Amino acid sequence: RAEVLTIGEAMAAVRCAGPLRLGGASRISVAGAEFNVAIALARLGHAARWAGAVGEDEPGELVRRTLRAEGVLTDAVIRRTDAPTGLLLRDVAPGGRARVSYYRTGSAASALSWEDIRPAADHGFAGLHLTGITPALGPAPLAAVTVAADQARNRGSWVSLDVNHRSLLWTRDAAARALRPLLPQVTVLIASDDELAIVADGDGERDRVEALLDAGVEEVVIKRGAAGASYRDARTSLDAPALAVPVVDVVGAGDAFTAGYLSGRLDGLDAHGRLERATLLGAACVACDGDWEGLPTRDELPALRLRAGDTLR
Ligand code: KDG
Repeated sequence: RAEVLTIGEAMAAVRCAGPLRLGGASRISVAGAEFNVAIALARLGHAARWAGAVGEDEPGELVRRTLRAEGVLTDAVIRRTDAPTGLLLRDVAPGGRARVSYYRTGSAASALSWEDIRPAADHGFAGLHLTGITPALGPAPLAAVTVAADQARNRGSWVSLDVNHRSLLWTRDAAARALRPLLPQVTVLIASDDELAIVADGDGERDRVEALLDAGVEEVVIKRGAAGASYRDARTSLDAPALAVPVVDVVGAGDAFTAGYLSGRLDGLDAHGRLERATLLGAACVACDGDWEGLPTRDELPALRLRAGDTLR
């Protein structure tokens, strides 16, 4: 039985050192929000299962091998012969901005159905982690996560949802239409401050948090990047600063943050402790190149509390 089951798409990710059109050096790795969370949890010693579909191709093998190497449970990973593993290209646009291009239309994960997920769900789990990316992949993945969330709550498990809006995949309106109906099943809602308006109406943050709690959400966790993070529930309101680290690559930091929060929750930490672990993991991710490569093991957690610039000897 896993502590956490997560469902999503993992893609081969090619990271170019400069503008792709100039060619040159690149590095190949794996990306995917739920994949990142599964690895972050496994590194901290939690039993995490990732359910998803890849193609029977080399990128799919890279995804499966990486998950196995990181100790994530992979028995629910489906290999399809009729569709490829998705691909993500990340290069540097003029001005130094990171640019992402997706090649995931028609990918193996875009047809992920509840039938595909059911065996993973039947293994049992304490919590189900979802993001707003999987429902954006198509009608079948949207239905799959909806059924998975319903079943999880019926079986007494908690459900977390990280809004993770990807504007290349869908509009904020389309995301709102798909994600708001999930809220009654969501125990922990995680969003960056600008994503709150996708899932809740209201004049300001306070109203939106109220609306989420009214909809049945028990814990609202707000990511504010370098400005830290906040926690709200019916009784508690907490704010935490971010850890100051040299910024190398911010992609994946939100997933690391989410995994830190969920890990703290699994360990029975209070809201303060959960936010602290969340911001530690976010900082660890930001300080290294890659979505998940810089994430700590449990043994390495205390060292992360060192201030930026300190040397570990
Ligand atoms: O959160 C990091 C993700 O953006 C990245 O790993 C790829 O899942 C991904 C996506 O859909 O953008």
